[in-house]
Amino acid sequence: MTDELSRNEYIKEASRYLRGTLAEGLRDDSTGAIVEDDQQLVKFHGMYMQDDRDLRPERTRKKMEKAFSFMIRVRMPGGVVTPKQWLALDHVARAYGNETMRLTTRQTVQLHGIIKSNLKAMMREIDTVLLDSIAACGDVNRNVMCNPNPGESRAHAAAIELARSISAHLTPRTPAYREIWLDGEKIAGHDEGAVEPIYGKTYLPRKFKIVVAVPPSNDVDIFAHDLGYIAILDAQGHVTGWNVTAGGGMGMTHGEPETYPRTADMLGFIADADAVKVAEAVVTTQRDWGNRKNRKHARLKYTIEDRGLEAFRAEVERRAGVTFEAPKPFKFTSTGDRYGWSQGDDGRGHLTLFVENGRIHDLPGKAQMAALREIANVHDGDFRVTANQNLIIANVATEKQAGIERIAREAGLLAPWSGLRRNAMACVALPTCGLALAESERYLPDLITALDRSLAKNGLSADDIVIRMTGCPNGCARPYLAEIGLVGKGPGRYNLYLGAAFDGSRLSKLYAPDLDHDGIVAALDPIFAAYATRREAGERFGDFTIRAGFVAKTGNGADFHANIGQPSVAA
Ligand code: SRM
Ligand code: SF4
Repeated sequence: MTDELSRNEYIKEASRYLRGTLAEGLRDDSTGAIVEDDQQLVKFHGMYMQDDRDLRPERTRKKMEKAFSFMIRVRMPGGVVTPKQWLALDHVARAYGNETMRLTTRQTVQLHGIIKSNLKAMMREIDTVLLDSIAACGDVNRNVMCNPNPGESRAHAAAIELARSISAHLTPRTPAYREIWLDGEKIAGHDEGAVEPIYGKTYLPRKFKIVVAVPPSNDVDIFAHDLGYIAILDAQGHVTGWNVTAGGGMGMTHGEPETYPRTADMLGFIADADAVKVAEAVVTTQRDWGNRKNRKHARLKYTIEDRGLEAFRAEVERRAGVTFEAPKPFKFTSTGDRYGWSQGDDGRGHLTLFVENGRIHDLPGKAQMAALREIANVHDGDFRVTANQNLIIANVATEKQAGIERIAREAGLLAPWSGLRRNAMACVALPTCGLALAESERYLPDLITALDRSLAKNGLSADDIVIRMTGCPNGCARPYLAEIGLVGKGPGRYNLYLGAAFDGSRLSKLYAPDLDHDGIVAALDPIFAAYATRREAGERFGDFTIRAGFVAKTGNGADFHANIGQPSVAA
């Protein structure tokens, strides 16, 4: 490995707190692109420069510039927005974007297809409803997730409050965002140390992700994140404090076993009053200890592997002035969403809708953008994006429930019968993601239709089995925590992973590499048949694939690549 810092470190250092030449680049109308260094910096502002990969071959043939546009990811802690904010997002998606909204696996909304000349108008419009996109991407703390927990309003209130406090505390302070996008006042000659008291001028070595969960639901997949808070409740459902986890992450690279997904470790229990302090201490420890030379080894999961959990915990305790107590007991039961209506402690209703792979669009007979607009126009509660790319219409008064349900039903937004489809997620992949090796969002629905035939044959149609697909090994739909994980290898080809736990606590293992559509169906068909006949009472599919010897059990990441092709010890 080289001793040189990674290129991104120099870009950040020279950027004057994320300004770079973005303002000038926006004014350059000779191209739809921005220069390479600014493409890195613009991520910190919540945007990615992309091009439509479907159009690449034709445009290359015609010697045209690629079809450049931008994806904007909104920052919305806990996935919560008001109906007014929803309407603004819907409007900018139709006015400036590709007329779709994309709910993400981290409870945000992405808008794709915004051309450079429309960026500022779009950013101004979301600013008017008090939304922004700062730090939705980049080497900083990203959108803070929080269990949307429709059933337990009291615990949810504490969880969302923590998510918002951490988000506010760790949001970059640079004035660059307002200067560039909102024509804010240019602030020059500032005291450098005061601009970013937490991050400094080179920010973090890599992206950083925080999540808050309220058991028994692990719908936020807490073990996949750099830092996690698990609510510990008293008998009345009040939060007494938090078990803190650290060092989770999904990304890896095919053929590079030194990269791997990892489930987070337990640091211990802390009081509610210490939660934000601990977040800052974990972030600054990663800021100072994280690897700034090799971006493939820069996430907190590798810092903890390299330094050891005990040393890391001690450093966080020192910086925060807090001592972790032994973790309190808790139990997660699932990672999925609870579809349909649930009743809050306060008597208001919450309706969880099914949005296939998070994409909201108007299709013939399925006018989902229009339906959600209609709901937003009458709704006085809130909208909550779930970590499973779904949407909750939350806090609905009794008299409005039937009307809202009717609109959702007519737009095909109620949960389907298929247990597999109800528990499915796919990342965006083609045509917008520059890193995709294979289709994902556009292909998984058809694969599920094929797999549903096999499940029906075995009487398993209604069984909740978690399936997730990504177009490359970066893990954006957390495929290594799915009971069936499919990870793009090349066009039309996927690695098949099995054996993750239904509650999100255990990673999967590679079962078969490089399968095409027929290969995936053929590989899973006998496993479904075996599950139907040999499972024990209540046994989950992921657990069964280990007990029946299809795959060995994976521990905590470092052994993710071990024992591939070996039957489970337990078999
Ligand atoms: Fe992701 C990069 C989409 C959640 C791990 N992710 C990307 C980019 C921006 C591609 C790029 O860098 O050019 C994708 C944009 C696609 C597009 O056209 O929209 C992208 N990631 C997504 C989303 C939209 C997937 C989705 O279908 O919902 C999710 C947006 C989350 C959000 O709202 O903030 C998304 N990405 C995740 C998750 C899941 C999570 O955090 O719970 C992961 C795995 C967890 C983790 O971080 O370890 C994830 N994305 C990555 C990685 C690999 C990081 C690593 O440590 O190796 C990359 C590539 C990178 O960073 O180099 C990546
Ligand atoms: Fe793109 Fe890969 Fe993430 Fe899918 S997993 S959105 S293909 S980076």
